[in-house]
Amino acid sequence: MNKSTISTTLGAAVLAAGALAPAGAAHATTSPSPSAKTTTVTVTEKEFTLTPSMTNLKPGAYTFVAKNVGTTVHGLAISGPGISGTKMITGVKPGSTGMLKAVLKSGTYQMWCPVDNHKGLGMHTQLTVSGAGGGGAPTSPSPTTPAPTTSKPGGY
Ligand SMILES: [Cu+2]
Repeated sequence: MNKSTISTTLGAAVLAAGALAPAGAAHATTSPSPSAKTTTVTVTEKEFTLTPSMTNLKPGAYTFVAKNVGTTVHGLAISGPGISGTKMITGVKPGSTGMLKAVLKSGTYQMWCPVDNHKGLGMHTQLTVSGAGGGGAPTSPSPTTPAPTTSKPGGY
């Protein structure tokens, strides 16, 4: 009598574990929110240039990392669609980095160093934002979609 009770209990435990595993996996797949994705763009700064690692961007959330490889204090400023006024950071010391977060929409953004007259000396650039989510013309109407060539009927 006791033996059969134990084996029944074990069987139930195994079933429960088996039922839990797929549920846990499904939950893990859904938890990372796709809208929370942030792209990091490194902006290398020195006297007197400002060089982003990318200048053609897609709409979305960005973290611009101002990397000062020069010998004087720099900063980073951005203005454009969806940004009220100017977003900026200052006081990025030589050898250090500063972070500037911005959500970009389709359009053209100006980026520059807001310290002293660094912008006038050449520390400025332009970012182009286009693509999915923008409302502009689609960039990839896939040329590979047309019917397959006649070489392999029924080929995959
Ligand atoms: Cu500067």
